[in-house]
Amino acid sequence: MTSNKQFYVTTPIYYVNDRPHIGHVYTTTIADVLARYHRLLGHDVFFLTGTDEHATKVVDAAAEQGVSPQEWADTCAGAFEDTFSRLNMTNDDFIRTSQDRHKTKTTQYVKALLASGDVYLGDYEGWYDAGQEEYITEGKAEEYDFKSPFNGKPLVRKTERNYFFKLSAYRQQLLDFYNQCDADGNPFVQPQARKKEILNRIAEAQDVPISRTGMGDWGIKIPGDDEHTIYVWIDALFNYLSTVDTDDRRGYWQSGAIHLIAKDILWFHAAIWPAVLTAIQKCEGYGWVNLPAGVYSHSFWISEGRKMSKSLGNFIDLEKIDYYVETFSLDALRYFLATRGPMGTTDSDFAESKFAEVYNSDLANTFGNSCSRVTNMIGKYFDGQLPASQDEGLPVQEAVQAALACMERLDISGYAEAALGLVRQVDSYIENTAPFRLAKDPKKLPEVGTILYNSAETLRIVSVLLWPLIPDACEKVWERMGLDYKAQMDANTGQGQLEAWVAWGLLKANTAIEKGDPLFPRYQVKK
Ligand code: ME8
Repeated sequence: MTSNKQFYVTTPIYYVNDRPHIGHVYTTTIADVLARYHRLLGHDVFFLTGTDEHATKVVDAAAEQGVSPQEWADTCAGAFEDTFSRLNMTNDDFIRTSQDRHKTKTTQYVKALLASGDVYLGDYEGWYDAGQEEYITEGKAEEYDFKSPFNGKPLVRKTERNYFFKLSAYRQQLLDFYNQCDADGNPFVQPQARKKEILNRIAEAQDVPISRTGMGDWGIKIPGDDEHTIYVWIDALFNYLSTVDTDDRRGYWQSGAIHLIAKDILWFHAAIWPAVLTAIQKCEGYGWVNLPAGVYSHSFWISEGRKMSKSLGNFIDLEKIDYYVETFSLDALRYFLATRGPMGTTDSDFAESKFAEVYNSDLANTFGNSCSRVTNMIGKYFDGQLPASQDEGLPVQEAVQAALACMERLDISGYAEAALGLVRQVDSYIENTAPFRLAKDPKKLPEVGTILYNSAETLRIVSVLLWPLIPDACEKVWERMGLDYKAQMDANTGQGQLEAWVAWGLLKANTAIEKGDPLFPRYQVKK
């Protein structure tokens, strides 16, 4: 056990009815950036992703393939695990809802809720969106003209004998909870623009069905009733708790989970989940269960200007993802996703021309170029030995603090922009002081040394800041500057010392600085 601050970040668990695509890779990349950032800060991080396997669409997909749901789930979950590992995601675990560890815990949670009366047996009739596996309120159904807002298919009128969760009993507690989070300055849902809709819906929330029949052996049974299976959404939400509900992991839960999701599944995370947790908390043995620290619901990637769809042929699937990694590098993909992604309330367009432009402007022409320029001059004028600085250095701390403040509010683009601002500061410092001109006069070499030391030192600080986004390139910079940050992190369960490492003056004069190949070779846009 460590006494360091704990940090728990999750992605949605993905349905195994399909292969991973850019949307799944996006949310997992954002989570990875956050996880790496917090480890760099020295926090004890738990980063969770996984797969959601008990949906009826998984049963259907399996039937289509002529295999059992478990076989189908194994294949697809394998594809997700494999993809995330190839993309160097640093998740600490990968939960599959068909695993016994999840099923056992989830059964216990539902049992506790049955005992407390928060889950009860009743009848339900309503409009059902089969694609989303979700009931829609009368008002919403009317608003959507009785068609699914997601796939346009007609909503189905359905009556079911079901187990219900007493959501209506938690309206006031949820609203109070939202107010308390706001008062504490930690809004529960981000971006805030989505909050109002959720609050309106909470104010009218009815009890929700949490079971279904006809799933056969696939899924988790309602304890004591073999006919009913726990509804896939309740089953899925519990993954966040079940995975860390062990003696050595409960601290992560208690540190306040950060759930990263997209806007399509906000209701479940922003209302049902905290209500279920509030109910669980009162049950015997679950007094330790607190509510998550926050839910961040981003928007969608569209592709080449249109909604991604297989029929339009603009789907960013695994083959396309591999193409970007091979053509531009994994760092480039991470950087583009993390800085140009739909973190706010508008969708982002994944277009190759934009990708190439961002790659060239931010990575090749800014960070990469500045590193080459400075190390080249150190090679040329100082034989690759880092000169000493004769002054106090550059004022970088303001930008560093601005970057850190951005990341605290999950503004990853702002964070990257603050770091790149430092690179631009180095570029204009070099333009203004013109060391390449001064170097012609041997008497001015100490001055040139000062400029190059200050520039290299700033780039070192930038490489620490950018590591969560572009780890491969930053680790190369560290190697070339003789820095053992990676080794220090590896030796210390992944934890770094961000705040110490961004202090000015850590590079030692006379260190050998290796030039190396360009970090990000410029990309020639094809005509
Ligand atoms: O909803 N742009 O799983 P899912 C950005 N199993 N992100 C996207 C995206 C896009 N175009 N498409 C998908 C489920 N995503 C449930 C979740 S959680 C307890 C259960 C990402 O496979 C985004 O994170 O449909 C979205 O929330 C998630 O994939 C949905 O994945």
